[in-house]
Amino acid sequence: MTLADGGSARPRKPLHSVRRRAHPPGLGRFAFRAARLAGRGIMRDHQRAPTRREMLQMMGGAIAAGAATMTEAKAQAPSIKPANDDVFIVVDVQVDFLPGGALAVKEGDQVIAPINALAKRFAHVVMTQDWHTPGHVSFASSHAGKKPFEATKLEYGDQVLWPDHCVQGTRGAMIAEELQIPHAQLVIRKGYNRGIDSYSGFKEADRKTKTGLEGYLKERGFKRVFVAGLATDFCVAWTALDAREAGFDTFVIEDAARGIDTMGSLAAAWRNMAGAGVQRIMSAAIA
Ligand code: VGL
Ligand code: ZN
Repeated sequence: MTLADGGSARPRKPLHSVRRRAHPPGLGRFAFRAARLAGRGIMRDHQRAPTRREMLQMMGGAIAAGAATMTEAKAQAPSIKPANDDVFIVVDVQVDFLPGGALAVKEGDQVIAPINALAKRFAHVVMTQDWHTPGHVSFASSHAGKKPFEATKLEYGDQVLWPDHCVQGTRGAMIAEELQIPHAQLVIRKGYNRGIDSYSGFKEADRKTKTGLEGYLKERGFKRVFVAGLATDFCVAWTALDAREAGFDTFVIEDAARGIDTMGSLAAAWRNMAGAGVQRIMSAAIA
């Protein structure tokens, strides 16, 4: 079991209700990340019992539909009508994050159908693309004695180390060809500085270096940002948090995203996003 799932007891509280943690929700993202990384044994998907969320997913559509009423995702009826000052950001739907990829996200392929459907509703879509150099600092293979999913300290702070993934120009870095968004207007690449990771589409992990996305979106006059893709607890969450910080009304579309969920990262990400005022919705909320 992970930090996040609380065991197999049936949920009595709302499924995604905020649970008491060692670190209060007001903690900054650096502190949260440090706390999350501090000295924890890292568990991989195959080493743990399913989370409550995964249990529900396994129980199938009917039960999952019932469970939807238990989540914090609010709108059940379509209530959001995308307008000209709304933009949909599709995060890192790339071959390496899909089943069979170098850093496969469980059920990662299941975001494709909802994202394709959502993209049709938005006049304006941008995508992000994880785009690392060979030998990138976020790769475990770049650190002697380190294994993927372990953490290390870098100049800019704590860094989870990953399998080599999304290397520039490789097939794994390609945006999934099943994604059908011909009208996407921009693909913003990130993580291309060898010594700095970037989960966020806006700001790199040193929290200083900018990608240019904020300037682009503001110059285009967008007011609301809708985020989906992979992975919920890393690039989706950080992109949404930075969108919020940049002053956009920000929504994450839960059923059009999937998480990696290492060391309780998925629950922590949702908690952090809620604390920052990021709104959590289901794609059914979008008309
Ligand atoms: C991501 C880990 C490393 C993501 C990218 O897209 O969420 N996660 N690089
Ligand atoms: Zn990456």
